[in-house]
Amino acid sequence: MEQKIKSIEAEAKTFSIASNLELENFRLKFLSKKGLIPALFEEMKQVPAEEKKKVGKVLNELKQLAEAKFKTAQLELETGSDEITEDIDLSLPVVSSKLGNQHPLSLTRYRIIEVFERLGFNLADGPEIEDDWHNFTALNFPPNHPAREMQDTFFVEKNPDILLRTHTSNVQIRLMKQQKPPIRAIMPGRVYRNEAISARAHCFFHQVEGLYIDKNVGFADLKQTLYHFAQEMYGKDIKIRYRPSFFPFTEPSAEIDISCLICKGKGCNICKHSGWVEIAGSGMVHPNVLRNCGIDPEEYTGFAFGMGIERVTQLLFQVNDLRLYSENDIRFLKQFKTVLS
Ligand code: 2NL
Repeated sequence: MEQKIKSIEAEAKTFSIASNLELENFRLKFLSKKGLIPALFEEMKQVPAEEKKKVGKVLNELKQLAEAKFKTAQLELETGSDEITEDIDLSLPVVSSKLGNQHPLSLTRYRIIEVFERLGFNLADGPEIEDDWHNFTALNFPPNHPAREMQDTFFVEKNPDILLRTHTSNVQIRLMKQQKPPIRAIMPGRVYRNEAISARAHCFFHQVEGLYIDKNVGFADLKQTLYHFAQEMYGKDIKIRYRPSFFPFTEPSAEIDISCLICKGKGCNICKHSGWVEIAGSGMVHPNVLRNCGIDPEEYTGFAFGMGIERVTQLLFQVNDLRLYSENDIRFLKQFKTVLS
């Protein structure tokens, strides 16, 4: 019996109590009703009378030791001793929860908007489902222009008058009809073209168009505005050139190239070894367009431009397949740093 008490005492002494769970385990094992110590008191009944005093003393000592150890540990855990008793390290940084990414096209759109807002341009938007007049006729497209045909435009429910807008110019038309000059606004938005999907073409993409109408607005204003934009977007060293072009809604018209960012003008695959890449179309608003919107072209002039957000993004981040923008592959999307705007 005495031997047994000694061995349980040794066990109680080495039992480590570092948490509330271990404290409870200690209580259950040694002190609770079904624990080892009450069991020993039960066994005392069988101890011969002449040994009872001696054994009882050793057993009482064990009980006191176990109770004292329990109380001390309990107090330490409650008040928090200077030792770290739990397995939780409170100094570790919090594991941050995963937030979504901003889409690269959104990042570029915000950047474009910021540049033009600083120049005093307002933001405007309008419907993606449009009628023929706002999308084509008002913009000086002749009645049988190829852009109106089935292969280029999505018509809604086979109605030749209702279509998905092919550019954001419809917003400019609405703005000019609504508001007297001066007008200075940009229109970002989604546009649709009936094209086979490939690395270079998609059936929808995103545009930012801009419009500035006032007295005495000239081609020099257009040139300097877009030069400033290119510098803000791609850095002060960027070079820009204007190539004569044609659009039904502008006269004269110019396509805008910037020096290739990849090879710095030396020639590479992106710029097809020319050193230049196309970034936007532009021109002086055609007098017919102004007249169609109730603005007198003898009194007011203006310039307009349009650029593809996908194109601007491609040149910022070297994305070479248009399909990546709409596939929502997380491996693609998470490469773009989120800036809250
Ligand atoms: C391109 C070319 C352009 C415009 C868009 C415009 C709008 C009105 C009147 C005149 Cl209401 N012009 N917009 C002008 C020139 C070019 O876009 O290649 N875009 C991706």
